[in-house]
Amino acid sequence: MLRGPAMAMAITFYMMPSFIMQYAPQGLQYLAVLANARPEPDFATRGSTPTWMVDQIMTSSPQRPTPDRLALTVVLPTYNERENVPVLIADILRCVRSPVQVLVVDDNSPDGTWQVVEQLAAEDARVRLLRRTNERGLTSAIWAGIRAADTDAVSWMDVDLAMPADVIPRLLERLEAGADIAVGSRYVRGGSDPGHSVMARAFSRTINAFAAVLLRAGVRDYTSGFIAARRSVFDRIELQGDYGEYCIDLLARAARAGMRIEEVPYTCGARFSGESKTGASFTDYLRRGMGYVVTVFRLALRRS
Ligand SMILES: Nc1nc2c(ncn2[C@@H]2O[C@H](COP(=O)(O)OP(=O)(O)OP(=O)(O)O)[C@@H](O)[C@H]2O)c(=O)[nH]1
Ligand SMILES: [Mg+2]
Repeated sequence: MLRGPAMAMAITFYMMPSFIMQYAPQGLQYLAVLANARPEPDFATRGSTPTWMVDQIMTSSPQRPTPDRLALTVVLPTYNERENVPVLIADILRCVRSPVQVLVVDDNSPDGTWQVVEQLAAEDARVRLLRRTNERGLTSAIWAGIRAADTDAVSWMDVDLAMPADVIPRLLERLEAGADIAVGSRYVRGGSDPGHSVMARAFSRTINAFAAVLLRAGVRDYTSGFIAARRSVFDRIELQGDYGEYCIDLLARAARAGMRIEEVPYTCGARFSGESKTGASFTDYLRRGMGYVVTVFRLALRRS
């Protein structure tokens, strides 16, 4: 039976290997810091740890290479979005930490959306307005915004507040990590679409299933409309189409051109204010849906 000091020595001896394993790396790191010690450390920091030591400890841990930060233009196509547009612009400017411009492309909305934006642009240099008085259409509005952008990345989204602005930084991250196009997606794991009616969701699901089978671009949400892309993508691909079918066309042709497309899940909410430009009735969806189906067929036939 061991007693007193002998017992303490035995315990210490037994514990030593695990103690060394646990603390040796930190101890070595600390010694490395001391070896590089500057004669007069700067103690003018909050708390008691000198800044030079904090820097050394932080930089001595393995660092992931920091990707280049891409400057971004968020193109916002608007037609009668007077109530929504100031809320979305504020959300974007709050959420996006990279250098950002917001470019609203308004087709002379009768509700005066452009006047609201004009006021915001006068107050904040990051906001710009492109008011079109002799042209109308979703695809041509986005395309006009892309052409007017002078940043290395562009993105666009609906201005109905169904697409949350805090997804934009995640889309941008995918571009910074090497993707050519990042898609806000309702149909990858983690995404959902509770903001639309059962009928709207059934139409969307059907068209996307159809596109998946015929186009095989490896995309789940071909009709997303919530996209970020490197601007260089548009040196090779021009948006074409009238309404949401431009998105199917863009993603299918980008995949065929060997571009890297990644999807980021998001939850699509309901329109906040104003009226849907797609409409809400069965015939509205059928009319829009036909354009999408024709696009899928055209792309499928052109490949073969
Ligand atoms: N500049 C411009 N913007 C448009 C035009 N048509 C629609 N938009 C905008 O395009 C975006 C999409 O329109 P929405 O009304 O959300 O329609 P949707 O997304 O197809 O349908 P929902 O599923 O109901 O949201 C919105 O920001 C509209 O203001 C147009 O002719 N010109
Ligand atoms: Mg919408």
